[in-house]
Amino acid sequence: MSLLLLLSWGQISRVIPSENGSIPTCNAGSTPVYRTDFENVTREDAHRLNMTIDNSFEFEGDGGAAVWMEGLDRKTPGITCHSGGRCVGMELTDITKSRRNEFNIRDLENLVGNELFVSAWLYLPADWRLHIPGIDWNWYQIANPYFTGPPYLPYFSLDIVQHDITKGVFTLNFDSRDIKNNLVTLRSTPNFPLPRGQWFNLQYYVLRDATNGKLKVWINGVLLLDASGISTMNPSVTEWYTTPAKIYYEESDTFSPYRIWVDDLETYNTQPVPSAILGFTLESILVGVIVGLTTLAIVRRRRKLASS
Ligand SMILES: [Ca+2]
Repeated sequence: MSLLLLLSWGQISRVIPSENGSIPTCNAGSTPVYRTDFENVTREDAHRLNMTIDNSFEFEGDGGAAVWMEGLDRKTPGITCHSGGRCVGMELTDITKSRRNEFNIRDLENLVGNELFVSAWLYLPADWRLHIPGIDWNWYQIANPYFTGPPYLPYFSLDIVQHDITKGVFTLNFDSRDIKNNLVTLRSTPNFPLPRGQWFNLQYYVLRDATNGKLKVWINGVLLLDASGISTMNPSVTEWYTTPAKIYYEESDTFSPYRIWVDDLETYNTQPVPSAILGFTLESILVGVIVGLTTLAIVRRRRKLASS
């Protein structure tokens, strides 16, 4: 009986654990609006996938960038998709023609409304780096959690800087552009060990609002940004998009190849609720133990009184 009470109390008093905790996917009670492991996805044309929702790959010039279905169009040596046999490959082939290759999920106003949570698995090659000989820094946009239709403001970019090619650490800049194109770096995280040569999980949550928007960003389940009261919406533009994977380099960097792979994409219209098991906190377990022991003592006392 006490064990039953303990367990039921644990369920009742369940609270959402720290967001620095486990990766909040695969949760009971949270259903993605859209999910794909890309196993049945094909290329519709050079700029789109046949993935049942509106998407596009934007380049600055054809012949400078490409997208393919890994495992179907190509089999890149050393690349194993995160799930199954297929994932999305993106690359720049000629930086003089395009320094940009971005994977956009479009039509979010109809897909999720004004709240968006995205989980995607990304892979950067083990020798991936940013340094340009002759200057001491370079920058790269790896994702844009939100941006709007024309005039493309406001938007947010997850920017990466590598100050020293000999060190495997990067500075993550969480850069916001408001409706007037003012740049605000919401947070700068130095010495970040950006995973290379292995799959990593990028997640973000966006609440779309002209003045009271929210944005959270996680990498491998670690909450790196938790911003609120920011402008994430242009009130005069209905369309909004998200870019879960992007290649966007300083054009004088001629290091090749610039590639990124994407797998297991999920979109939700709210932040997923952590699972019941992960939802047990030390506090709720402690309260459950106290309630259980108290109940046991009362039962024993009653039995003792009844038998006396
Ligand atoms: Ca897959």
